[in-house]
Amino acid sequence: MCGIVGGIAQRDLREILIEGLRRLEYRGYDSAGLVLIQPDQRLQRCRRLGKVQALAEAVAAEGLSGSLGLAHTRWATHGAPSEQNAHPHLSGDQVALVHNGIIENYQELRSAQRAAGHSFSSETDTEVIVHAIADQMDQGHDLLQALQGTLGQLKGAYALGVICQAEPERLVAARHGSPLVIGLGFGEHFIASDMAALLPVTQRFIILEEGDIAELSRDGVKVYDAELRPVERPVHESRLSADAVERGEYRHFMLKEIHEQPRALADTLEGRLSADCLLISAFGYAAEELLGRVRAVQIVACGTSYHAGLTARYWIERYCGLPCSVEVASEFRYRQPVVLADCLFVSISQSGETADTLAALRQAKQLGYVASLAICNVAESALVRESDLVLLTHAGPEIGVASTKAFTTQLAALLLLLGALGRSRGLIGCDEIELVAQLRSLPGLCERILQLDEPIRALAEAFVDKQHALFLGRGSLYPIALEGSLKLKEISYIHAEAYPAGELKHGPLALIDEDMPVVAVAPNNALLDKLKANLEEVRARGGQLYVFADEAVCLSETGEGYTVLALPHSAQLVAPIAYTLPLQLLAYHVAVLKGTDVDQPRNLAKSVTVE
Ligand code: HGA
Repeated sequence: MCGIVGGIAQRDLREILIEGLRRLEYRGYDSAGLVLIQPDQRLQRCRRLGKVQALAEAVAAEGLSGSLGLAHTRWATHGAPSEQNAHPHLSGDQVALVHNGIIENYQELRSAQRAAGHSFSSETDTEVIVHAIADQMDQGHDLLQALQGTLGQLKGAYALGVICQAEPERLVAARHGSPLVIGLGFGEHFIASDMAALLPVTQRFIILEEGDIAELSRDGVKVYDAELRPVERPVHESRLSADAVERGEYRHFMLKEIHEQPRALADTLEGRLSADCLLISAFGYAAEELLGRVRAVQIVACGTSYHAGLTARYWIERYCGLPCSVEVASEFRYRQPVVLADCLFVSISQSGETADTLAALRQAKQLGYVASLAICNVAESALVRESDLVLLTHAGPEIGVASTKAFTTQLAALLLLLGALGRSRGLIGCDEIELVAQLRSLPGLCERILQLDEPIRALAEAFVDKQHALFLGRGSLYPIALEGSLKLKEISYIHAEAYPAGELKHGPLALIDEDMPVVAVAPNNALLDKLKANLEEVRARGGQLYVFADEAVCLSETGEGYTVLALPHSAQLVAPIAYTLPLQLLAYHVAVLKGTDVDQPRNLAKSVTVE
């Protein structure tokens, strides 16, 4: 999604803003732009369709410099990706603005502004904001008052940064529905939609809250509420270092993040397990009491996080005996769900800023759930701040758009939730000691699976010229098949579908031929024989099978049309996590062989902060 960086300093900001945009590239974007107030007080803007590198070259060639400025990466929602629609947007040569989010009433505002004599140079919803601010200034308001006066006219979601030629000592910003942080320096201050953008210049941040307006000068930062009353906001010290978001020796962030999973899982479990039990207070101080009351679970998430939720449903119903529903957030938020008594609302999101998931949480709070729990990778996110209970996945920054370590750490967190829910009523057919032992085995198990990188790369060659692929799994491995197919389609653009293997004969079997590779995940569990029978149905119709199977499983039928890759044995509960890794590697190697943009696949964005 879009990224914002801005700042006011004594030094030239050009390179700092460009570096900030580079650090936001992972979020996905189609164009980039920058505006600086030049030493002669003119606003000078430069925009480019495509990569930040193209913008960097253009601003260097045009010699832009200045110590007050704004920069933006745009992921189009209104108006095609183009230089004309890229931010910053200007009103005349007076006011410049960058915006993340969507203005829902922009058409109405646009008509009124057109009638009042404004001409529009873009098709975006954003441009109405900058003209509205300019109008307010024409009526005699200063920049801060003009911003506040304008916000009252807007419906929708925004994070905004604004500067104007008339006030070269001030940058103003506002947040409503889209994230925005302030980075605090010495004699210089910054704004950004994500802390990662500012890590080279500061580790100290103020996280703006809903409705906040901020005013930055070289001397300091003031934060106001929507009525421009001063408010106090705490300063957070980020634990992230600037190089936490660097690729190191790896060719892509995605590959780095796949290989970081043993560490990310160990970090996620650290402090949450004692020798033989879970530390439930890791969910929040009221967790033991609140989770003890839970009689049902509703999970809401999007994309990969939704697949984590689907896996957890198998666990929670099987081992806790609690009814568990899972739904994508964009559907949940517009339904009138029936809430079961003492139901826990669980939201899952890597960024904690996913617009649909956040809206679903806000809706859930009106509906009488016993408590809300966020499983999230970003401590400072809105989802975390607005939930009663929180379990952070300590995956570290995830830059590749296609989620990897965020997913497996979400699954580990959901296993911790399973144990916490089972504490008061007892787990069925498993005990906490066993769960803890399986969790502890995870980092080592994942290390061993990642050693299969080379055979998986070799296997990927069979997929490069294919148009379609099918993924199969059963039970708690079915959502892993879904996740594997999502990875493949996201980064290799091969059309991939996943089915519960038993569902094949009800339709998709018709698709099977030698051009349709079929990938299956086959741990050694109670459904293995059923799965094998389903795989035979594929082979009998000439399908090409690629099976990731437990080393102890004898898939004696190997041979023509049957490629088996043996995985080290994984215990029942953690098998969905273990079997995710080869599917991530498969998708990665297919994409590399196809030459796609692995870390920033076309049309996709990392943290989806618009609806
Ligand atoms: N609506 C604006 C900004 C889009 C955005 O925030 N994307 O993440 C536009 O289309 O330019």
